[in-house]
Amino acid sequence: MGQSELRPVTGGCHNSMFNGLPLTAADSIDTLLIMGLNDEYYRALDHFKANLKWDKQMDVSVFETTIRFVGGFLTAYQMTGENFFLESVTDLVNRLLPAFNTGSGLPRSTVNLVTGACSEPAWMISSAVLAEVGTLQLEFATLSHHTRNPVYLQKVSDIYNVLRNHLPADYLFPPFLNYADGSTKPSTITIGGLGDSYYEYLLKFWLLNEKKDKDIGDWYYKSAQSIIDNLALYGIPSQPYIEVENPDRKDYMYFLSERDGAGRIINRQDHLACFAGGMLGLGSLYIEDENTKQNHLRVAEGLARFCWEMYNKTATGLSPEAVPVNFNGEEIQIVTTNNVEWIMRPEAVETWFILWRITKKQKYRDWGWYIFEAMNKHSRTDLGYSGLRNVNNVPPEKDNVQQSFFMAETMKYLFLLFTPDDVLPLDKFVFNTEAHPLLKFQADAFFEV
Ligand code: DMJ
Repeated sequence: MGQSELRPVTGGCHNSMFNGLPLTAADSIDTLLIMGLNDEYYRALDHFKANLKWDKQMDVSVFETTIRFVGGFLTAYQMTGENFFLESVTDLVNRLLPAFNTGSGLPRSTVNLVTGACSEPAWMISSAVLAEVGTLQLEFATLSHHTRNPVYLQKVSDIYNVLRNHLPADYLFPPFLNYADGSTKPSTITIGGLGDSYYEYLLKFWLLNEKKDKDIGDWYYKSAQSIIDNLALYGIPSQPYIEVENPDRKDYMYFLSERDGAGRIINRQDHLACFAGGMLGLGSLYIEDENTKQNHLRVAEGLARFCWEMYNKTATGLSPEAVPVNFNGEEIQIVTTNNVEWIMRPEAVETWFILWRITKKQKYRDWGWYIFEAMNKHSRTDLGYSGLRNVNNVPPEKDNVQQSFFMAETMKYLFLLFTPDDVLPLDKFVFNTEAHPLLKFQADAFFEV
């Protein structure tokens, strides 16, 4: 319970990121509540109360700590009213605050929970990463809301102020930013890893505060339109998907290409970018102009279709991390893959869940069920579920790690795909990027345990 992640094949613990902190228990705490697993919830709560202390000599990622621990505890607090969660998470976030002392206000990547000393991994080349600094806003704003302490909200609003000063003309940020002033260097523009949840949080931050901050809403819609105009590529699947209810429906899809530093198109897509179907679908609900609304929803559905293809095309029925795409301007074909591991990611099923809620098209449930069965067949062990080293091998070799986001996100979104719409209704909650639902500020908590 007090360890980071499960080793589902051999037993024991995988402690790569948060050595000695109960990552999986914290990240799945609201999944337990949503699924009605109240005994397990109380076991986790008792464990936290007896053992969880944040004064550990440990360097932690500000981003990962926020989306997983802070997000999980804030949701648990909203669902149960249990004061422990709010007190604990306030202590934790206070320990992250030294990371923001950079002059510009863009936080450093890593902070020591006791000393406040900051650093970043070598691969970040002493820069801030767009998705890291742009994915703290929901959690920090919610903490300010509950503690009535504006300091957390101020920190993340300052980040938006820095980014706003450097907004590219096409609203598509390169992923690396200078800590000192937020200026950018030309590099690959992607909606996958390093970029992804920055775009997601523009929309959700606006929604969290009941659409009161018009600037942020405009910022999101201009960014989303630019993604559609500049990165989304439209084509016909090499093999059509026949819907049972609508066998004549014309099948199409979109994928999100990348742009290198010289502006050249790269025809590939990360699984991480599959979240964008849900984002565009959710965003489409609030667009007044009917043509624009339909356009955003159409791209969202095309992306969902592409992500289904990423699963459908492999021997195990589970998606690789990223796919190169053969695209002749008409037909989109996923041929072979380089990044063949499956690490239990949630983004495709997240998109199918949101689009199911919006469109009620049965195919989204069918796709979710298909991958649930594939997981049970190829990834399940006596102890849990495991990532796979190569999705094209049957039987696949297991990597012996159960990622904490598997319980926090993948299983939660699969579950919600099959619940009635009034379980976590989309008009009352926004999901943080780790699938922890946060109440919009005007909404009322309603869970009981
Ligand atoms: C999760 O931690 C979050 O969804 C994050 O936004 C991206 N990476 C993983 C899941 O793939």
